[in-house]
Amino acid sequence: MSDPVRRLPLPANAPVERARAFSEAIESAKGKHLLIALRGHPDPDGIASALAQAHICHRLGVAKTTIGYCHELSHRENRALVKLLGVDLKKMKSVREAGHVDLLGFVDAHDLDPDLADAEGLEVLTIVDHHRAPVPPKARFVDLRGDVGATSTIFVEYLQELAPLDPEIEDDRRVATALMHGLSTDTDDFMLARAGDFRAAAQIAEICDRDLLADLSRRLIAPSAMDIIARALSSLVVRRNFAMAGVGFVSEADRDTIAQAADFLVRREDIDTCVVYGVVGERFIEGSLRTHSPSVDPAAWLESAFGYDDRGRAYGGGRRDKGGFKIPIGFLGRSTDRAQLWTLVEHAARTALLRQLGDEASPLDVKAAQ
Ligand SMILES: [Mn+2]
Repeated sequence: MSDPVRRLPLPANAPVERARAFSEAIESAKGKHLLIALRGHPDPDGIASALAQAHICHRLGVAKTTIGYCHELSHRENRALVKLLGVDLKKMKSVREAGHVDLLGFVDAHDLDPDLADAEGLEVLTIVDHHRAPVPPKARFVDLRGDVGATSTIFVEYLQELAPLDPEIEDDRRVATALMHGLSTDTDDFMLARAGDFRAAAQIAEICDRDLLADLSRRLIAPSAMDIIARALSSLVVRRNFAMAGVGFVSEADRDTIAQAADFLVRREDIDTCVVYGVVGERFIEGSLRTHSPSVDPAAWLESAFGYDDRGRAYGGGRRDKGGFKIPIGFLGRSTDRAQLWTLVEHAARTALLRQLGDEASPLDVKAAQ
């Protein structure tokens, strides 16, 4: 393969050189058609990075840029981003649907989506990403950084060097707004942001459209999640600074709603830890723990509450402020009396949780909690 453009590793802390190498790669695609292929379900960081790359390509004379994706644009927030910013995103199963494509570019991922067909033989021009790659990816230009919270941060840096955004130009404001949104969602509203992310945010703060950003940042909750939250609230039991809620039967497609309900409940001001659980897909008792107590280690806490399976593996696990558990209900799942089954599950879960809290769970306690 010819290799006219510099490869990484580039000197660390050399934003100018990195941006220059990126622009050399882009300029080598002058007059060509570049497909920026997003991987998986597009998220704001990926969409914003693709938009920024397309913007740079346009400035540097690439004839045509298509932003493609092959998995559902899920979450209304992401659809709102695409709609409010007028991002031209093309859903495709095969590269051919974009017409004649000369080159590929990846953003916020370092490889091709395995479900995107007919990409064999196409050269990968650029890879810009912040995820770790087990094997160094191959492309004419690779910028893989582990020290930033979002790919958007890298693109803010390129733009700064190659095509500074102008607050007077509508299109530039659009790109800045998308990047700010990508930055904030990928860093959990800057809670996980690194120094580079804050610098990038500062650079585009005055360019992005604040009203639009406020619209985009409204965190939406799916109707199914809201139903589960309602169930969690109506079954909520609070003991000192601990809350627990059983939400009954949840379909497999809605399993994430249990975690969303826990995210919501832990915000209650008189508690610091909560557990929400339900029966998922008639097969497992699944639950989520959320805590901001310095003394609760989710993994250890859940291990001690729910114990181990017969191969010695803990039913629960977790990290700093969150954890989850999954316990098969086995043969009992065949019971056709769902009300009875739920009573049983709830009783067992509450007993385990109350015991873990040090509230010796007498049957009366558990009953009173019901
Ligand atoms: Mn990202």
